[in-house]
Amino acid sequence: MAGSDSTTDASSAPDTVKILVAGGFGVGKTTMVGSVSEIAPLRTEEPLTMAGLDVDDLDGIEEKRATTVALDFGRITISRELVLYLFGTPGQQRFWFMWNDLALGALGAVVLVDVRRPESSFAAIDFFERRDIPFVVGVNGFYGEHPYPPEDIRDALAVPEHVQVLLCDARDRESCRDVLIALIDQLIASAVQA
Ligand SMILES: Nc1nc2c(ncn2[C@@H]2O[C@H](COP(=O)(O)OP(=O)(O)O)[C@@H](O)[C@H]2O)c(=O)[nH]1
Ligand SMILES: [Mg+2]
Repeated sequence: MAGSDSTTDASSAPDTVKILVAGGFGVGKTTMVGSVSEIAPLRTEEPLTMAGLDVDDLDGIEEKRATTVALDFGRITISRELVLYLFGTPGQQRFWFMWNDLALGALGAVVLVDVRRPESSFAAIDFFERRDIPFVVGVNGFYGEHPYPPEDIRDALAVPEHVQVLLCDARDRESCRDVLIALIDQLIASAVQA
């Protein structure tokens, strides 16, 4: 077969799974992908601030100077059998046209929520629900604090019972890894049920 070679043992190659990290503007998506990724995360933030200065209209983007124009990309090895490729989605409304393409082939998603303004992630939750893409909700505490229990956030976001709501810290590798593992567990459980 073209492209194959004798040193590649297909049976030992890990499965690779595409996972999206979504949520509103500034909830911590880029931070999360950066925290867990084993490879230097590919980011598209600089082009907007540097080369894009002339062409990009920065009006309407409040406070944040750097923003994710297209996506964040990272990789995390969960086990010898499983490698996740993470795609952080752009949170701003004007980049939403990319979401359908980004979602192609994705097995699941993490919807990150900023605990101080959960409504900014409503649209992301709605997006995955409409398309039947399994997701978990990661509640980013921001100041390392979690003032509300997960059930309160579930109620506030009207997230159904079968979707896990997990408290996390986007800056912390272990914490983000736990959220991803919860998502994988949820995917496996629903695959077994089907
Ligand atoms: N204190 C704190 N800051 C955070 C946390 N997560 C993200 N940030 C900061 O909040 C800003 C927005 O985060 P970013 O990951 O770019 O959000 P994105 O728009 O969802 O990709 C950045 O300045 C981050 O450094 C967090 O958990 N705690
Ligand atoms: Mg970002």
